[in-house]
Amino acid sequence: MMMRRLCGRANSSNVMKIVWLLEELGLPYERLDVGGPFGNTDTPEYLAMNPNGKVPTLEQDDGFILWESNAILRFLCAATAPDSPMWPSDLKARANIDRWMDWQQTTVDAPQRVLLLRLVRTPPEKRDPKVIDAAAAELRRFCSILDRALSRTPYVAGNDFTLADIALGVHVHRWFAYPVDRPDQPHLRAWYDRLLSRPVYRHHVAIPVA
Ligand SMILES: N[C@@H](CCC(=O)N[C@@H](CS)C(=O)NCC(=O)O)C(=O)O
Repeated sequence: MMMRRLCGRANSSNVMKIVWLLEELGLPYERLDVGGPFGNTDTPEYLAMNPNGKVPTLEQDDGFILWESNAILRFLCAATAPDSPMWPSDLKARANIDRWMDWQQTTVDAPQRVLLLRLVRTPPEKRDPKVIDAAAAELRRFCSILDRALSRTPYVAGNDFTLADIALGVHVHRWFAYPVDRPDQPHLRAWYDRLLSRPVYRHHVAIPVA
């Protein structure tokens, strides 16, 4: 029988989210290197699974296929760990988690991508300081929103580790790795340290940013 398969290179933040959850839940899977230098996102077979030609794509052992990393997180949690506090059935608790996950996709992702592509992956002589400074300023503001939330509770959406920590936790490692000015945000830092105490995070997410 086919094993649950995750398509996507290991250094993609959106792929990391899925690996992180699969490992936390102890679910069996195989991961295929797709995207970035590995390519193969523009083949007819891949586009039939994921018309965006992006990673990650999840293929379940029953043939069910899903793209969009946060949708994959929710599906895996609901399908395999419905009682988990990571995405609880209580509607308000769930909506609170969903809100932070949507914020990650719609708001935090864009400036963090600018820093990755225009700072980390661009040689110094080709960097545009205006673009980099604007993205860093946006991220500083988003980090201060997180820092305030984390001054009240140990995890993003409350007292429990949830999917909101996974969606945003892949970014906080990069934030502390980028060569940009960072204000003192002790609650954000303490949360990052809390994530670093999880072996799965250290092994799969807190890897060199390149
Ligand atoms: N919103 C999508 C974004 C997917 C996305 O943009 N993935 C990036 C990697 S993080 C990608 O596929 N880049 C092209 C590539 O790796 O070839 C999701 O969360 O799954």
